[in-house]
Amino acid sequence: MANGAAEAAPRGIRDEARLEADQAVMKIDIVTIFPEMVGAALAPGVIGRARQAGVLDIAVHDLRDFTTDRHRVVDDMPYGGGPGMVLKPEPLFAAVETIAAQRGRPDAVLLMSPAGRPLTQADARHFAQLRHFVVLCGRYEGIDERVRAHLATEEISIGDYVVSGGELPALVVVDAVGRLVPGVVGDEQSVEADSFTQGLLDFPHYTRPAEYRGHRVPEVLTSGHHEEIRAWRRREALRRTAERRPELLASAELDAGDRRFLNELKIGVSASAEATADTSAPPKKGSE
Ligand code: 4FV
Repeated sequence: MANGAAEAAPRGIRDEARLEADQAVMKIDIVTIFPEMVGAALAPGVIGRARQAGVLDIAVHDLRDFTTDRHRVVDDMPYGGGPGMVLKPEPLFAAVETIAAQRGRPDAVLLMSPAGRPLTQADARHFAQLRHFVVLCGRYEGIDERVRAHLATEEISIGDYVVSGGELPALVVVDAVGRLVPGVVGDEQSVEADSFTQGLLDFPHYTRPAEYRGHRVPEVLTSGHHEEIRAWRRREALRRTAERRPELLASAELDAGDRRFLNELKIGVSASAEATADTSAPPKKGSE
């Protein structure tokens, strides 16, 4: 609805229109004791541009703003003793409740922690469908368990290692999800072609020069034969996945040609990528 019309429309309709527009934009709220760190990382690149363009509405909140004491204390000693400090429940509950009151009730509250479910591309696609979610960033030894049990709706890990805070994990989630939101990445195709989108690792990428330090770009890629290029890329994605992450093949979308090629790999009759790169041996038809 064009602005002029919206402004002329009775107040109710205007609010409706604005609410609709608002709801179209994905809202993400990040709660952290280092808002400047998170803000800085969200400024450049596709996510930064999407925020400028109003395609993503990302708000960064300082957890200390939700404390009630003059020292803005967010952590305390662990019950039962032991090293380090634990983030208190009150500021985190207050933060999420304030966000819900000001920006609408979130569809999900993500707690970033090593004890969470490992983040996958499927998760990223799921979160990209949501209208609004909050991400809680831990620090110190961790967050009071009552936050996980009674405030968070998802506990997500970016990997089996420990980092010093939840900010980097939160940024990984926001980037992986944000780039899947329509209009964020200019060329949707590049998102479609992502690794893991079809459950496989990505195929090798090359750019100019065609020869570098004696290493030539695989001829098929400079052949102009788009079907042969597609087939070569499919084979290399299958080969890499079989070599590096064979467990992914079980959930990958494979067709009969893929399965035949994988069998060849298993029985070792298919030439390796390098071989096809340097020798002038013509690449095989399709993925066959
Ligand atoms: C982490 C991860 C992670 C644990 C203690 C922050 C740290 C500190 N979060 N995936 N791996 N968090 O290591 O999500 O508070």
